[in-house]
Amino acid sequence: MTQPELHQLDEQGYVVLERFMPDEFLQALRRRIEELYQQEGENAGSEFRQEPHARRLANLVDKGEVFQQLIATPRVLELVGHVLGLRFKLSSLNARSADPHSAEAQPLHCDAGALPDENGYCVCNTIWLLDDFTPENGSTRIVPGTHKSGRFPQDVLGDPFAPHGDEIVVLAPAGSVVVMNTHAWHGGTANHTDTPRRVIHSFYCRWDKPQQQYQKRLLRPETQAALSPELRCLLALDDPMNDELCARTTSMSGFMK
Ligand SMILES: O=C(O)CCC(=O)C(=O)O
Repeated sequence: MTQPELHQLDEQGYVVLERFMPDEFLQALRRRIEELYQQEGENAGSEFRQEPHARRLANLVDKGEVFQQLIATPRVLELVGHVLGLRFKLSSLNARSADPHSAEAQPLHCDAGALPDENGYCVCNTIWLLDDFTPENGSTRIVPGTHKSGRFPQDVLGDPFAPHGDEIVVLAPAGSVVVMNTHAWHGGTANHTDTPRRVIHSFYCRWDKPQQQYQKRLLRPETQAALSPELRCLLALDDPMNDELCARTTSMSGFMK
């Protein structure tokens, strides 16, 4: 981690690791994601949620070793740990592909309907770009600094769907990774091009918060049996407190508050 990266993450709420993924890894992710969209068809994303104007996939840890490698990438985990502190876990691993000519942007939101609490920040997302992010193709917008506001956009803004005067749209080539403190207000924008804009969201939360997708219930026994101790730990598979938290949370799919 460099000082400028940490400063950017602290102050603006996000940092872009440009051209972070080796080309072979990027190609492997693209191949597997497209296979899964084909295989899952209309059910794609149903373990978590489906979204008009975007294709989604959920529970990706169960669907390929390449994804298990992704969630445990050391440099990215270091930045996530900078936001969340020493103890955190994977909350969910999903893909999202903004449809071509999808005129509708997402509203500005904070992930998992979460505000920072007395222990600090509790959510951090990482966006793995499978396609270039351009001004036209549905890149993610973010309002820098709003992770410090302690407010939800829907409580402050007249229209969270509308462009925000202070927002920036992340522009970066395929293969980049955005690490984002997702208490910061953000959302996908409209894709005005002829091709989908694909990403993977590897989403982490602080250890004392419930996972957005309860990995212990979602992962097949054979997947769980093959995981390394490090991955079991990152997925909180052996943590009784996680079981209790997840059992208590009936809906773990909080998109907005
Ligand atoms: O895919 C994106 O650009 C952002 C998506 C997002 O923020 C979400 O689905 O919660």
